[in-house]
Amino acid sequence: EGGAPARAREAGALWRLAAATLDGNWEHDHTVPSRTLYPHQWSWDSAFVAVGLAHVRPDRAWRELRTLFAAQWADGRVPHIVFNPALRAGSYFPGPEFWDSARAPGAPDVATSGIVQPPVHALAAWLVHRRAPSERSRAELAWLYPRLVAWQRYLTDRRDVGGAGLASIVHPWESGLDNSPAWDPPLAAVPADAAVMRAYRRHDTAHADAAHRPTDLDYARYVALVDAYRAGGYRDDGLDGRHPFLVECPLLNTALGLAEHALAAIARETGADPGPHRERAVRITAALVDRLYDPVGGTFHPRDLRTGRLVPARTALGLMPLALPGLPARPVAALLAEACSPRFGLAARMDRPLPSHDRTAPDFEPLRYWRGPSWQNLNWLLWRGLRAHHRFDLAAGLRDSMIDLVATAGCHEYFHPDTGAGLGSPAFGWTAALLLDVLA
Ligand code: 9YW
Repeated sequence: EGGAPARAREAGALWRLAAATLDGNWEHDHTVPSRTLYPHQWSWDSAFVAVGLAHVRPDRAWRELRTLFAAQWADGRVPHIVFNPALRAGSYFPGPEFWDSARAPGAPDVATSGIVQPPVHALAAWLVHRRAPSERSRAELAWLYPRLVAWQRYLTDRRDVGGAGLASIVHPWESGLDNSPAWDPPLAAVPADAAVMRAYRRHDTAHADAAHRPTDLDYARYVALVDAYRAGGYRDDGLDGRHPFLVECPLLNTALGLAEHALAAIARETGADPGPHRERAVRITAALVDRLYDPVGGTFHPRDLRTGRLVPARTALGLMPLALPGLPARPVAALLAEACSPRFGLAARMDRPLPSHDRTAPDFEPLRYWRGPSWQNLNWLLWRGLRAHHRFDLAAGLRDSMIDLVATAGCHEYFHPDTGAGLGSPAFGWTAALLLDVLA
């Protein structure tokens, strides 16, 4: 009960903890998500990390994005992992030997994975610049701009398998929410045998509690999907006829729309034409509502292109379109109701953290990764959405909850959605980075 000065002291201590966490994860020219679990560079982690670095070490924020985009493929894709060549073989599964990017047409010199993650990078670049605009930051934006545009065009042109203006994912890992219940039905249709995992050594279960991680059968299917995509040289033409997992994800496509808004701002700042980006943002938002919104249930769902149907699970993925400033009033109202319902428990004063999955669902698992625990990147995206739609009361409640999580448990990878206990790896990059952003 120390009142305002105690809170300010606490905020100062949290700020220093988060800044020190980012310093500890800095690796020469990029940030590792976690020293214990993820020793390479991950795509959307780097974007979130850059948002946080902007507040403490802006030079590193730009360096982070440059290193990632130096590994961009000729077709514009930004790989979900850029492997650190200095690490010994076998230090992460699936590693560079497994992805074998060197044999794929258009891959960069450095070893990478062949799949992607949500395109939150244009938003990150814009936020880094806006934090402290300078000649340097304008030059960085000018360097990034054509690369960010090529990244968008990869997703909107080559990945529009459904033909409706949305990008499809070819692997659950591309969503960033690896084992979300949203992927259970489309993944169950992928032929696989858990026994194939005997040929591999998983590192995640050696460093983290296996009960928190995806199962071996999940992993066998993940491997089968990469095998199929790699066998086609990671090409995207004809995916519809040959690839066993094709899904339009609400989060990835929300990021796609947010990126066009950010590119419009970047274009304005660097002397390019913002108009086409604004038009694309409007089109992506309309396609999201048209394709992924269920007006009866009042939330967004992934669409499985193999069945043509929406996946019924109500996960936190479905709340993410709220981040789009142009989302029409009806879905906005529906998502606010969904977020404030007992499923997610959003409130101006939250009594528990926001879960990654509907806490009333029978397959809600409070300890298992993306099937229940609270994650700061989802919290942050929703927090931005609440502010974009002028729900400052709810935004403040969510922000308090985000701060409480780290104040109580530290910069963990994810948190128990009832108790707030820290789970997964400690000293996790985006947890630290996004805390800095909400504290700033
Ligand atoms: C894995 C690095 C990555 C995140 C993903 C998360 C996890 C890798 O870690 O994937 O081994 O499962 O699901 O979103 O980018 O933090």
